[in-house]
Amino acid sequence: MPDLVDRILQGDVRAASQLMRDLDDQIAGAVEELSKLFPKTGRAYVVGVTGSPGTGKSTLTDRLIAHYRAGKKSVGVVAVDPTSPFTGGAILGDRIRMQSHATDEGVFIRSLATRGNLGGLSRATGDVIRVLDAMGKDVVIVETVGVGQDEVDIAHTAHTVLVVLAPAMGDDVQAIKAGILEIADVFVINKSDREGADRTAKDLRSMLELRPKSAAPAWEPPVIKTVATEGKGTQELARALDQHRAHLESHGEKAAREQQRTRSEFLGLLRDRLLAAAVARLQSEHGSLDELVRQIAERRADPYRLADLLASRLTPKERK
Ligand SMILES: Nc1nc2c(ncn2[C@@H]2O[C@H](COP(=O)(O)OP(=O)(O)OP(=O)(O)O)[C@@H](O)[C@H]2O)c(=O)[nH]1
Ligand SMILES: [Mg+2]
Repeated sequence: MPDLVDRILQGDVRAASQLMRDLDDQIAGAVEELSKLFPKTGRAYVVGVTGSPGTGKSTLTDRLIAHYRAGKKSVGVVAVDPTSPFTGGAILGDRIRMQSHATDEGVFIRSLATRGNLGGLSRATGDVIRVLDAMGKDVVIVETVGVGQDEVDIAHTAHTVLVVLAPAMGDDVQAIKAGILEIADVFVINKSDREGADRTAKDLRSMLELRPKSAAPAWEPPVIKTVATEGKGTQELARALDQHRAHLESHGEKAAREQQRTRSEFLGLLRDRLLAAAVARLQSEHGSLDELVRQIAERRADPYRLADLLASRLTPKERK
């Protein structure tokens, strides 16, 4: 039987699932498999889909899957901390479509519940994206609920960030958080079958106008209205994604993003590994971490000196 890496490179779903599981469980050797895959990655186009809970991210993602599949593109999906889960490419309750994607070899869906794990959201997500990329998926869609740090992480992970909003109730333009304006490449006002969609779109556009303009050639995030449950607006959305991708490629921004993304991933990896090694070292020298923390809290140990001491072992020696 060919080895795991070869099978993944050939797009083998079971091999890919196994590696993802092994990575999750931190099985010895799993990371080595990932590093063997690494040189073969970097081809997939990664789209981040974020927005408040229940705005329709999964339903929209499902529409995008169908769109890309119709164009014979293979698709990977990572749903991070889903509250309304995917089941084989569609939303629970949408049985006919669910079955159609579930048996589609060109679609691979993986849910991740990573909140609270050491190492956090970004690395686990990055690992899964990498495996999907190595499998040859043309497009990888990453769905995250837009809260806190995840928003920033997604901006560092995806080539194109899609922010999904639903029509605002009442007069709360503030519902559009400032941070989201910075990370969005494309806006969707989903649930446009509901009242207030035009106003939300208008409010959003005027907020975008007020933004300080960056240096040319700047990308102006389009605002697209959709009704994901009916598939309305999917074509426009897909076109906007294509345009953003083309924009990235034609202005050298793709390389810049890749650099930024690689940087943040690499630093994250270093942080994880170094922290784990440092904690192991501390424990071997001082007993349990909890005990050490207690000593620090009681002012019996010096956190600065301990941290500096550990770090000094890594500091390059000064050349004479
Ligand atoms: N009226 C209307 N309902 C929609 C639309 N799109 C999605 N919904 C419904 O809104 C609910 C939430 O949709 P999801 O796609 O699960 O939303 P989500 O953003 O993925 O939700 P979380 O992952 O839980 O944050 C479901 O009941 C959908 O059927 C739409 O365009 N119009
Ligand atoms: Mg969802």
